[in-house]
Amino acid sequence: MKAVIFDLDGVIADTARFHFVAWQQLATELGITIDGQFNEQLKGISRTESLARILAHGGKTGLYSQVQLDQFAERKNDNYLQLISRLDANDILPGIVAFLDEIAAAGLSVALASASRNGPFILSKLGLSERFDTIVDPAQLAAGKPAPDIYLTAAAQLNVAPSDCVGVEDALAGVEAINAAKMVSIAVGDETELAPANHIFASTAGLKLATVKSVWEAAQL
Ligand code: G16
Ligand code: MG
Repeated sequence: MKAVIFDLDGVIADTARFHFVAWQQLATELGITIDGQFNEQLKGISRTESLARILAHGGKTGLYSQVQLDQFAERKNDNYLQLISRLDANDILPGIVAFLDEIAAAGLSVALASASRNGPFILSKLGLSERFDTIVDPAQLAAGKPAPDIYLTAAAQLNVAPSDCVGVEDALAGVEAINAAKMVSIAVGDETELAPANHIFASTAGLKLATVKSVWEAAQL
């Protein structure tokens, strides 16, 4: 095991709830209701694809021009940026700094594989930018999660073979992306929802490098 590749929203910081509120604000303007259960389908999914799913959910697919769709996506992002404007190191999820310390002490490489175009901005607000050797630009990818592209690109940017990487995710689409990249998948969250992962921690507070290493080793057999 040579590298750990992280998702951002819901793993490094609790920004998933801000994405949800920002989408809810836009959906309400469009006369669409979204609840927490529907929101699970948006985790790890790009801004454009999330908008398409919300419109489909509200029975409004095909009603708007591309210009309008772009405006909706921009409006959601404005809502989101407003919600995260006061983000700081206190918003780093429990256990993450300790886990990053263990990873650094073990000499492993670290990458960010977030679908968010706001990833670099958020890392800098959290004061974590220097902890990451590389960040994948999601705008350059042909396919978003659950496709493996973002994880494979992270491994390539680190110059590490995918089989020597583990990925850490909070969403099913992300776990599927890691598995499709033939990496070892570590999930944080609900056991039933994230069942395809190689290992599931109930929360980020439980993340331990020793456990992750033994999961990786077991997967080599
Ligand atoms: C995140 C969130 C998604 C969000 C996506 C794009 O992915 O989970 O809800 O739609 O990024 O974010 P943005 O609109 O900021 O570009 P991840 O992969 O970090 O969980
Ligand atoms: Mg996530």
